Amino acid sequence: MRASMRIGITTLLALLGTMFAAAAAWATEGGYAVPEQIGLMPAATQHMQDIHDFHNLLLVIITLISAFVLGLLLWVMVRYNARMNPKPATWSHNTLVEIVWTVVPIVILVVIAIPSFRLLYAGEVIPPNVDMTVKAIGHQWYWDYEYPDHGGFVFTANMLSDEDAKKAGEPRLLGVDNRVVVPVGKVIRVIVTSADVIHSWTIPAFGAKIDAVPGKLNETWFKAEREGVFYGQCSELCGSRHAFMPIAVEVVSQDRFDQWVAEAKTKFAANDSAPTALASR
Ligand SMILES: [Cu+2]
Repeated sequence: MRASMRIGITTLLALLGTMFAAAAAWATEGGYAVPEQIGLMPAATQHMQDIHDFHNLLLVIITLISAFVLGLLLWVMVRYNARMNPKPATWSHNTLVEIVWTVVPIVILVVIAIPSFRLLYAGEVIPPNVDMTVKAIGHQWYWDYEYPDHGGFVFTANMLSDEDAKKAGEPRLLGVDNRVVVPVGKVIRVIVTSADVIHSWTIPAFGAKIDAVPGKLNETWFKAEREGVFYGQCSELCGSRHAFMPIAVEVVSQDRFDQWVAEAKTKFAANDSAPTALASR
């Protein structure tokens, strides 16, 4: 029993060590996955941090259960093998043990379920103090964005070609020509819909993901805690160029945001290609 416990604890420590090393390695990375990454992307919102914590809690629970089962297996193999027990016992059933192995998993599942539902609720329900709204409209195969609180200007975000991405120093298949720009520390509501088939708008570092369904308005929200550029990709199979309609959100200071809005109003003033632009005039 001692030996098996030691093995279990060693496994747990090794796993925790890997997790912390991994967290430290990507903590400074940008808002996209990097080669050889094994953990989640670093969180840029409290919501995503809560998802990280939940993920780590699950890892610990799963590791403890695995270590326990491994210990039991080793114990049974050593203590109750045929060589050690030439004459086997004949009893079967043990009511207490059977109740325990039913009740304990239920308790574990409840412990997992409570924070899980709390997280789902937090991601689903828009906080009452929304600072601004951005509308994202999925198309085959690009995104349109509308800023209804800032005059309703509309622009299209297309993926940069490999060549342009390299020139701009943008990550391949993630960089876009026009980023969504939002102020830091503000509650942003994202209204999401589609003009053709189902797409999905997501930014992993924000813990935000919501389907873009034609004829339906879905909404999600995020509150970015730090400045930077955060990337996501359409997450609903939507056709041949599904992999080539990335999402890039740039989080900036309020001053920089106001400046950008002023520029964007002029820059995108002539953009009336999207049907939603007509509605907002
Ligand atoms: Cu799509």
